[in-house]
Formats: sequence, C-alpha cells, structure tokens
Amino acid sequence: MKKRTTSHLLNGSQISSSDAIPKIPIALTIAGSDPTSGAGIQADLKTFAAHSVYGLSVITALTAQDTRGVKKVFPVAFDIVSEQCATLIADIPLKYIKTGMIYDEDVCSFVADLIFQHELIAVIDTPFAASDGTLLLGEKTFDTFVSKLLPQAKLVTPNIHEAELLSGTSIGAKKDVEKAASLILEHGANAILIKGGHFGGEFSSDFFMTNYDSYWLDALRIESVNPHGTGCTLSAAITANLALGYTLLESVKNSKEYITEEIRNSIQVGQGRNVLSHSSLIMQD
Ligand code: PXL
Repeated sequence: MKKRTTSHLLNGSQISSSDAIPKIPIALTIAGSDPTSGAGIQADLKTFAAHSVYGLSVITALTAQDTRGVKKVFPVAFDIVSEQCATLIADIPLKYIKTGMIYDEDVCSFVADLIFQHELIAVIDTPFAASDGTLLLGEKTFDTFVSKLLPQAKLVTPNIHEAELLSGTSIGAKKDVEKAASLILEHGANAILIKGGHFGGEFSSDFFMTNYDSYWLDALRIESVNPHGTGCTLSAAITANLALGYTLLESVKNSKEYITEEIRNSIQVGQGRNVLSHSSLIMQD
C-alpha cells in the first residue's frame, strides 16, 4: 500500500512535515530606520517584498526626518545590534545580506566579522550622509568601513560623491569613474557599482567593475525628479535578485530596470522630495 504523507498548510503554501524549514529566498538588511519609509530599513523591506524575497531586519540607528531632511540621528547601542544579529542567525539559514547606514564604529566592525564568519554574500551600500548633508556615520566609522567592511563586499554601491571619498580622487568625467572604481576595488571588495554618472547627454550611466571585467550600464535619464531612497532601494533590489539566484551582473541589470521604473512612478507624500512607491500604489488623477 502507498505510504500516506502528512502536510501542513501555511498561508496557502504546502510545507511537508519532514522538511519543516521552507526553501524560500531570504535576505537580511542591517541599516537605519527612516520614518518616512522612503529610505533605510523600510525601503529595503519593501523592495525585498516587491521581489518576493522574505526580509529580515536589524536596525542600527533611528532617525527623526521628514521628506525635507533629517533632523536627528539616534544610534542604536552596540549590544542591541549584535544581540539581534546573533539571535537571528542562530535560527534562520541566512546567506544574503545588505548593509546600509551603520553609524557606530564597533557595529561596523561587528558586521564585517559577521559577514566573514558566516560566509554571507553582502551588498554593501555607502550612505555616509543624507542629501541634506546630515552625517549617517560617526566620525571614526569611515576608516573602519574602508579597512574592515569594504573587503567583505560581494558588491559595494557608492554614488559619485561617495566614490570620491572612498578613492580619495575627484571625479569629473567617465575616465575618472573608471580610475576611482579600480582604486576602491584595491581595498578588497569583489565588485563595485558606481551610480549616477551624469556626464552630459540623455543617459544616466552606472559603472560596474569586478577584478575581471567592467561595463557601463546606461539607462535613459529621467529629468526633474530626484526621489529620496533610490540608493537604498537599488542595493536592496540587487540583494533580492542575488537571493533569487541571479548572477551578480544580472542582478545589477535587473535592479537598474527596477529603480528606473520606480523613479518614473515616484510619488509626493509630504512637502519635500518624492518617495518611491515600490509598485504598491497606482496613483489616480
Ligand atoms: O538615503 C540614505 C539613507 C539611508 N538610510 C537612512 C536614511 C538615509 C537618508 O536620509 O535616513 C536611515
């Protein structure tokens, strides 16, 4: 007689009792909280959800901000961050991680060790300051970021200004971007995506480089709007694509398409900058 199997039904998906941990794509974001939900941990989780990736989150700092700017930063204590990470990782099989705002030097060092010890695939974003200039990392954190966290990156995703800081060079043309990228890779990162090269013309060009190859990725530039949270969202989308099984280059290309569409569909919810809706809203006139 055929052996009967017993299964549990959970939210419509079938989980066999012999395989209690479902194989679903999971990603962790370690980043700051933005109450407008336009950037930070909130944008990361919405981006994971939009890609059908289950998102975990550990918050490194709270911010008081609105769509016009950041009023105050409240770093979360080292013990609180490290305990949350250790607790999560003891339970949930984790491979993919995205890091955003990391204010504290010791937290930065801890996250680098976490990635190394658990052999995590890490997309490291570089939000050193908000657009209004408010610093999103402590005075001493930058050096630790460069020496410890950067070498753990599967991909690091600076914008032009952040690439200038990381490379110690100034960027005014495409050839400067290429030079800065190779200097930053010398710190040990596996690959780099330098975002937002607007060197005239109709394209917004990002530069992707590994130790083996490099590409200019062009997208038609969308005039006028410069929504809040595009950096966080792009790096979260790349992490989600990696968790879904795409290669690094495919993940970058897919995510560039995603962010271009999100910028096109950005919405105004306050008196300042637009935010991304992560396809959750269809605006009506
Ligand atoms: O967009 C960079 C960024 C990242 N993370 C947090 C932020 C900001 C910008 O304000 O507040 C928490």
